[in-house]
Amino acid sequence: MSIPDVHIFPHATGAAATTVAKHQEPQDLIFYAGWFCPYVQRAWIALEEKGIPYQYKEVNPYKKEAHFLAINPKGLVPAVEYKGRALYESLVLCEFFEDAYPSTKSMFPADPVDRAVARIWLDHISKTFMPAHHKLLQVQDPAKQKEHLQEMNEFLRKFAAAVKGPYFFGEEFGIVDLAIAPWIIRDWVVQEHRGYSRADVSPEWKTYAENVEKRESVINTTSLREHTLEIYGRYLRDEAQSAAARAIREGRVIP
Ligand SMILES: N[C@@H](CCC(=O)N[C@@H](CS)C(=O)NCC(=O)O)C(=O)O
Repeated sequence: MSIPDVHIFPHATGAAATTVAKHQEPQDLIFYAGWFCPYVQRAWIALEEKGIPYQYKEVNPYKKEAHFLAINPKGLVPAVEYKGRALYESLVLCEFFEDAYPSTKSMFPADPVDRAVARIWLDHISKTFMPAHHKLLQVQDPAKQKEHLQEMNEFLRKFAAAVKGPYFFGEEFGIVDLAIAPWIIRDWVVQEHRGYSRADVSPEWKTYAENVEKRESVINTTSLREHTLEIYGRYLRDEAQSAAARAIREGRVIP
C-alpha cells in the first residue's frame, strides 16, 4: 500500500505553472523539483534571480522511483543534474549555482564578513526555525503547540532585528532571504491553523515578510493555495509520512 503523501497534485499551478512552461527546453542544468516543496522553492528562486538557463522536471519524491533515486539517493527534491552529474540539498545547490555560473548575479553579499554572517543565519534557519516550525505543524497538544509557536516567534523576532531592510542585507535580495521566503509565502497555514500572526512576532518581521512575498522570483515560483493545503493537512493532523515528518515524530534531526 502506498503512503498517503504519494497522492499529491501532479503539477505546479498559478504563477509557478507559467514559470515551469518557460523552462521545458533541454539545458545543461536539469532541475528536479516538486511544485509544493519549500526547499525546492529556495533553489528555484535562486535560479530565477540569477537568470540561469534550466530545464524544470516535476518529480513526486514520495514515489521513490529508481530514476530519481539514481540522482538523489536520499530521494528528496530539489536535485539537479548538471552536464550529466547529480547534486542535491537546497542550500548546497544555491552555493553550486554561484560557483558554476560566476557571471550571474550573486546571491551572497560581497563582503567576506557578511558572507559568513549569511551562513550563520542559514545555519540558524536550519537548526532553530525549521524544527520549531515542523513541531508547530505536527504536534497535536494545544499547550505544546503554544510552546513551539513561541519558540518560532522568538527566532523570527531575532531574525527580523538583524534585517537591514528591505531585505536581509539591505537593498539586494539574497541567500538569507531566499532561504526563508518559502516559509513566509506559506505562513497562511500556521496563521489559519496554529494562531500565528506576523504582527505578533514584531512590526519589523511583518514589514520584512511583506517585502519578501512581493519579490517577483518568489511570486513566480509559488503555486495556488488549494492544493498546498491538501499537503499541509497531513502535517496538521500529524499523518504525514515524509522523511521530515517522521524525523520530527521520532525526535531526529530533519534530513
Ligand atoms: N534538506 C533537504 C530537504 C528536502 C526535502 O525534505 N524535500 C521534501 C519535499 S518538501 C521531499 O523530497 N520529501 C520526500 C520524502 O520525504 O520522502 C533540502 O534542503 O533540500
